[in-house]
Amino acid sequence: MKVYFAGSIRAGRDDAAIYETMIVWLKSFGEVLTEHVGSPALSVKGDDGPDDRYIHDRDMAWLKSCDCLVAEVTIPSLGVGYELGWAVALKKPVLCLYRNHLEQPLSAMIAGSPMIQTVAYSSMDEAKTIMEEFIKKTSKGII
Ligand code: 6IA
Repeated sequence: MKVYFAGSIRAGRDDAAIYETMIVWLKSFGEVLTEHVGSPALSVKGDDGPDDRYIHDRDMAWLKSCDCLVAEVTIPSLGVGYELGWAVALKKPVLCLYRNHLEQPLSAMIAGSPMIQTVAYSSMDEAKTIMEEFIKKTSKGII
């Protein structure tokens, strides 16, 4: 099971520790292709990293090869939105997890997509259960 995990990078790293915990959990069910998304060392600027074209092409290759995509979308990110659109077009099973913020509701293009399973969570234990069910259903071909 190859999982593509998506989370905000340039849109802000406030949830990096949450991504990291989710990635560690997902790794108990398979390979996470995008482990760096949870890295505390990855900053918004990352001036010393690879160039943008390289990042785009590498991530698109991973997206095409994955079995499913899990995204944490509480911090709205252009890059994550782009990945979600591609994942839907590529017919990948997609799970979006988010924490409810009344002042900033989730985009209707994500919440309203019939091809995206969107689930609110309020604790990491809850998020882990949701991810486990999604991965198990995906591996059985139910999603
Ligand atoms: O618009 P954002 O930067 O928030 O988009 C985040 C999403 O795009 C993540 O889910 C990643 O899969 C992908 N992405 C964006 N930037 C990078 C990246 N940058 N490395 C890998 N994936 C990325 C390296 C450091 C960078 C700050 C120069």
